Amino acid sequence: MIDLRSDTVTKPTAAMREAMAAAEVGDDVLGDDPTVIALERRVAEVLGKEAALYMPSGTMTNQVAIRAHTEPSDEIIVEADAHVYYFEGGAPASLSGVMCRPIQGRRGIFTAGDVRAVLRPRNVHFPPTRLICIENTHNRGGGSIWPIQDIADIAALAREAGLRMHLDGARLWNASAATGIPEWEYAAHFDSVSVCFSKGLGAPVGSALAGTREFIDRARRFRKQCGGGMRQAGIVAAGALYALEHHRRRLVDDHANAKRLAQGIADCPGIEVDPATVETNIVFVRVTAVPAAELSARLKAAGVLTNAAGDRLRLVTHLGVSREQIEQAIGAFRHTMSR
Ligand code: TLP
Repeated sequence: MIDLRSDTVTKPTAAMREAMAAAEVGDDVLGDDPTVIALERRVAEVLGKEAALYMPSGTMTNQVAIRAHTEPSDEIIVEADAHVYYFEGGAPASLSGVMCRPIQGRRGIFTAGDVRAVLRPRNVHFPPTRLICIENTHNRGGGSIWPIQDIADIAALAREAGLRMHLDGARLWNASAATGIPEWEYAAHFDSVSVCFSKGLGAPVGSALAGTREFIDRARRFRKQCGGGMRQAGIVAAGALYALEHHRRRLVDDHANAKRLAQGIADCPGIEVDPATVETNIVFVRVTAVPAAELSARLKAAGVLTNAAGDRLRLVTHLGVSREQIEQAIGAFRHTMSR
């Protein structure tokens, strides 16, 4: 099977498993796990932040960040298709008790002007707005990369309005690999940054939240509340550390594969895909001939796993898919659509 459902499906490589087997461990809730400590230090360094905190998932790092930045009944500004709002089970409401103010972006991207248009004066009638969340790259936007100038403009507006900034950087690695802009340069505009090791980087488990030492101390308490304090987590943290050091530069191969895939199927009848919009490792295909779920089922029968969402299929490239398999997937698409 050629698995294009997500970059979360990657399995640890032999070298990664070796690093995990050899990891020194301790009780991380007691602050004793040397591998977790090493990972957190390295993440903080790569993101140019004072401190970082390892957690089981990107959902937890995002939601702990929202909780640590806000108080119940505060308002947070999110993009309408953002993972924190669209895909995290309503957690901002249940875990933080905040109101979400969605802005409809263009491929997930909005501008300082869009933010300015929804800001209200401080007034007893309105929930206090506290936080702006940005997702880079943007998943439902098709792996789109935020122009750094838009981020800088929004950060300037946030400072002026007394708002905090959070980055869902689950795929920040992909943005940096594609643009050459280092992660710390994006991160500099944010009070907190969430990154994932279990997507394009290929580690089995985990994400990290980075920010000031004070913010991370506060986040540690909310991580514990969520049951996210892990004990000998060094075993999985070693996989993340390995991925961070060895799998960032290769992401450009996934991007080239995604582009090739989009180009290879662009002229198939019954689907619409614009290869020019493929910036990183995610390809969205609009299916016009049959329901998307039906095409997904037919592709599965032809050995290609995809993710159907509404009238679209999502195809994601990652280290478990070779160029040869991309050519095979193109063949499966062309064959299926010609029938
Ligand atoms: N995204 C998953 C699904 O949940 C949709 C995927 O297959 O792409 N931020 C972003 C931008 C994400 O895409 C994801 C996962 C997360 C956060 C959450 O990460 P996890 O799955 O570790 O909770």
